[in-house]
Order: sequence, then structure tokens, then C-alpha cells
Amino acid sequence: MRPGLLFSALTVMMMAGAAVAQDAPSPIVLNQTGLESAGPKLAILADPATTPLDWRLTDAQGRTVATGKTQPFGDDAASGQHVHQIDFSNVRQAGQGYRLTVGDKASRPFSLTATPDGRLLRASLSFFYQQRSGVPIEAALVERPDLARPAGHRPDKATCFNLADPKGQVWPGCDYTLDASGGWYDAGDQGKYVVNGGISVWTLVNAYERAQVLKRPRALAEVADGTLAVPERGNGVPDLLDEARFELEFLLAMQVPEGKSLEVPLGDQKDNAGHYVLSRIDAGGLVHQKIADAHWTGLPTAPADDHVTRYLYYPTTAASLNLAAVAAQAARVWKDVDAAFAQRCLDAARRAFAAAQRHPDILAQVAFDGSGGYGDTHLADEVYWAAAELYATTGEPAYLAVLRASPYFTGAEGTGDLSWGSVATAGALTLALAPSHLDDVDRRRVRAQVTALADGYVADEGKTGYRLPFASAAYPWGSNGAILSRAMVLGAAYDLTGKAAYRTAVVDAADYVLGRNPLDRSYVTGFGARPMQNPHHRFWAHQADARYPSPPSGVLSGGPNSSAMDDPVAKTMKGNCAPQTCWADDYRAYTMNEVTINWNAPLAWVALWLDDTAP
Ligand code: 9MR
Repeated sequence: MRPGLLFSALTVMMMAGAAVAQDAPSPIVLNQTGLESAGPKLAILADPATTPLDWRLTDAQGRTVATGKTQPFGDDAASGQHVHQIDFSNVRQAGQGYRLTVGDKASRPFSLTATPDGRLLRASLSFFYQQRSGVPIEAALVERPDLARPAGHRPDKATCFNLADPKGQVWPGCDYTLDASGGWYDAGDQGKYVVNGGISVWTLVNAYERAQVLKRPRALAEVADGTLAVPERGNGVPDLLDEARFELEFLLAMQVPEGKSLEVPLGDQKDNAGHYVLSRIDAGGLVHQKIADAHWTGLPTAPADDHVTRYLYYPTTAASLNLAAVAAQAARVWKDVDAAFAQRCLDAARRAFAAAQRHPDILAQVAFDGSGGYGDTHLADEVYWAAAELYATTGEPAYLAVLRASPYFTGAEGTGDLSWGSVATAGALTLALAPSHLDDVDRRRVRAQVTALADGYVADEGKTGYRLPFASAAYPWGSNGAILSRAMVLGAAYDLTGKAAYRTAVVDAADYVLGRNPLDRSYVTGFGARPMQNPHHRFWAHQADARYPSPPSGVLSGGPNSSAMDDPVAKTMKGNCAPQTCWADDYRAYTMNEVTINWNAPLAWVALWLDDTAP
């Protein structure tokens, strides 16, 4: 075949969104996108040998540039392997075509790069644009024409759920509709959930606020106006903030109008039939938990083809506190960008917080069909986060009083891993970073809490064969998101202290999701030799139906899940996989291979942070 023909055949395949053939797994694994020439460098070999083995690093010309001995880690529970670590951090010459060998085993060729190229950051942020609801996804703004699509759910107007839930309880509905158009679809489904939207948008805005407060010109330039493929480029506002605001406008639209009363469950009260006892309350200022379809749609379903009736689901205390937190954060960050928007956010945040204080126990714990639960019955962390953001923004004593009463503030309780349902660490990160009215003693204590949390993550590195800051015996739903959320805390600890071990752990987390794992898999589409290709997603569903596209680049798989193995693929693997290997690149594997805004957000945060701090 002439080269021209080969090229066009490949192009057609790519345009059609076809999955591309992949390399076989390699016996020596490392970040498939290459490593920083001046940064830490680790590769992993699974080998039964109990004594150190000789390794050799060759360059593109086949010349030996370094040799050394592997460090046997031994049996590693997470991977189920006997692991050797190969640390070649001393090699610092940038270049391509490096290869590690141990006996007859070899790595794929890889590069050492001196300057970050920003590709991962841009691609990981493009995910948010492509998850937008209510607007067309424009061909000019995506990497392949088949990723363009018409607007879905335009408009996304709904009233409150007024049908029977799966347990037979009939819900009363409400006397209003909200226009909740816009925002990002959550994941492979097209629901829009306030608590998950909130933590995701907070993460993106925090990446920006960090760069702003710490005066990081490189990071600010990377997300400035005109840098991202978003429709708002050229409007004079940093593109990262444009993307975040698209979600914030949706979150604001989910707030119950003043003067509305609603029947909602309070706490756990149930009647003899097991139905929730509903009480009529003044609901103004509370925030609806979600807007979503009345029943699940199948795969594939392009957003514009979803015609299932959508409903608002009853407001919850968690969603209200969540909006209070992110709207307060936005009020700070937009103050000099769009003062009117900042004021609107602050008003909404105050009202949401006040409403949540009036109604502290409206819990998201009812199972409805057609959408995820994001159920949460422990809200002390949401209270802390919201109070922290409001205090950082306003300096008002009433919010400080709430902070002082929180076990997370005093340190009686650790803030713990950051996730959609565990948000105290978001509050701590804000208090540690944002210029605020905290006195020095309090500020020092909060900062020490952040570094103590990070120290625990660094300690985890030593317990894992693949050296990552996550040593849990079981891998949870969205483990890749959990690992990258830890990397954010480590990044913040590095910002506070400059200690190299923190940055190394961030690099380790990124290396893990980009290929240094027992499956030799890059969990980010379009990055590395063996990227994930078949997410659980209703539009990027090429594997399910060839008329739909494969995913764009920059989308993070949820990752190995050894905890909730109940999708059709996971069921066949149950009991047969070590935690880090309970994963399959299959669109049906919704517990392992879905993609979400709250996992891509820490990916983007970490990508920006690594670019910014590259040695
Ligand atoms: O990310 C969520 C995970 O922590 C939960 O264990 C899981 C089951 O409740 O739900 C996950 O969230 C899903 C959400 O409910 C609906 N959209 C897709 C999300 C990712 O699978």
C-alpha cells in the first residue's frame, strides 16, 4: 500500500471513531506518556525473583546510559504480583526512545521531557465542554468531527418528581418548574446532580484560585482566555473560569425559589409501609438534589435523543450546603472578573446556607429509578466546607462561629479523603490557601492538618508495590478519582512546604493512572500506548454501536473497583482479580469503566499543577 493510502485509511478509521489496535502489555511498566527529565522516575517489573536484578537503560541509539539493581518490594496485595521497583531518577537527559531492560524483559520505548506540553490539561478540560448540556457540541471545538452533536435537553425544565418510586411511595410533586438548562452531564448518564457538580466545579475553580493566590504565571497562562477549545474563548475571561461558570449557572438554577413550601422527608422517619414520612416546610433557598430522567435510558442514547421526562428531586441539606460552598468560592474568585455574578453567587450561597441551617436533616437516601443516589447521611463535613468557603469570602463572625464548633476545625476529627460525599478537606484546602480572616494560630493549625493528611498518603506509598499514595486493601468505585484527589492534597502540601516527597507522590499518582499499573493501562483516553477506549457512556458508545463515536482524548476511567462488582462484566471477574486488576475496558462495565465530572476534575487539577511545578 502506498503511504498516502495507508494514511487515508487510518484517517477514515479515526474519523469514524473506531477503536485503534493496541500494543500488548509490557513486562516493565511506567507512565506511558513519558516522564519529566528532571523529575522522579520509577518503573515496575513483576518478577518472582527475591533478590535484586540488574537493569539497563538504553537510549534511542541503543547505547547504555545507566545501569542499576532493582529494589524487590515483594508480594504486593493490591496488584497480586511479586514486584520490583526500578528507580532511575538520576538519569536527567531529555530524549526519546529510552528503553529499560531486565534480562530478556523490556519496556516500551519512552521519552524524558524537559518542558510540559499542556496536552493533558487541555484534553482533560475538554471533557467538561463535551459533557455540556443544552448547547450543541461544535465540530470546530472537538478533535474529531464525529464528536460534534446537537444540544441535549434544551431546555431542561422540570417540576418535582410526582410519581411512585421503586418502593411504591407516591411523591407529592410541587407547584413550580425550574429551568435547569445547561451544566454538565454527570457521567455516562445524563443526570445532573448538585453534590457531584459542586465538588467538580470547586476542584476546577480551586485549581485557578491556587494559581491566582500563589501568583503562578505559568499556570494562569495555561488556562487564560484563548487557551481552551470553548465557545467563550476570546471573551476576556480565563477559559477555565468560563467552563466552570457553565456549571455554576446550572447549580444556581437548582435553588428553590423564595416563598415555596414543599413536602420532604426529615431524617429517617418512615411509616409502617416503609414509606418516608413527609413534612411540609418552607423550602426557599434549599437546593434540589438533582434533575434526571424518570427511568434509565439504554446505551447508546445521544443527549438529544433522550425524551424521557425529567424531574427535579427533592432538595436536600447536602445539596444546599454544597451550593453554599461553591457559590461562596465563586463569589471570591469572580469578584474582579464579574462583580455582578460574584454578588449573585454570594447571595445564593448565604440563602442556601441559611436554609440548610433551618433544615439540617433532609437526607438524600431515597432510591429513585433513572438516576444515581449520591446518598449521604453524614453532613458535618458539608457544614464545615460551606462555612469555610463563606468565611473565607466574607470574614463574617457568624460563619467563624460555625467553623469553631466543627470537629474538623479543632482537629478532633480528620478531614479525610476528598470525594463527592466527603468534603471537609475541600474546606481545609480553602482555609489553608485563600487569603482570609483567620488568625495565625488557626491558619497554622489548618495548614498542619493538610500536611498531616498528605503525610499519611506519602506513608501509603511505602506500603504499595507500584508506589502510589493509596494503600487501601479494597479498591472503591472511582478509585482513579480517589487517587487523584489524594494527589490534590499532596500538591497543596507541596505548595505549603516545598517538600520533595509530596511532589514525588503527585507524580506517582499521575504515573499510576497513565500506565504504571499491573494492567499496563493508561486510564486516560488518547494518552499512552494502551489507553482506555470503551467507557460506559451514552454518547461515546462506539463499542456498543458503531454509529456512535469513540471517546475524545483526556477522559479518565473510574478505574479498578473491587468493592461493588455488580455490573455484567465485573460479575464475571468477582473473586478472580486482585484489587488493582478488577477492571475491564468494556462499555458495560459501569462500576469500573464509567467516566465522570468528579474524576476528570482532579485529573485536570493535577495536570495543571504538574505543569506548573515541573522542575
Ligand atoms: O461515584 C459514585 C460512587 O461513589 C458510588 O459508589 C456509586 C454507587 O452509588 O455511584 C457513583 O456515582 C454514579 C452516579 O450515581 C450516577 N452517575 C454516574 C456515577 C458514576 O458511576
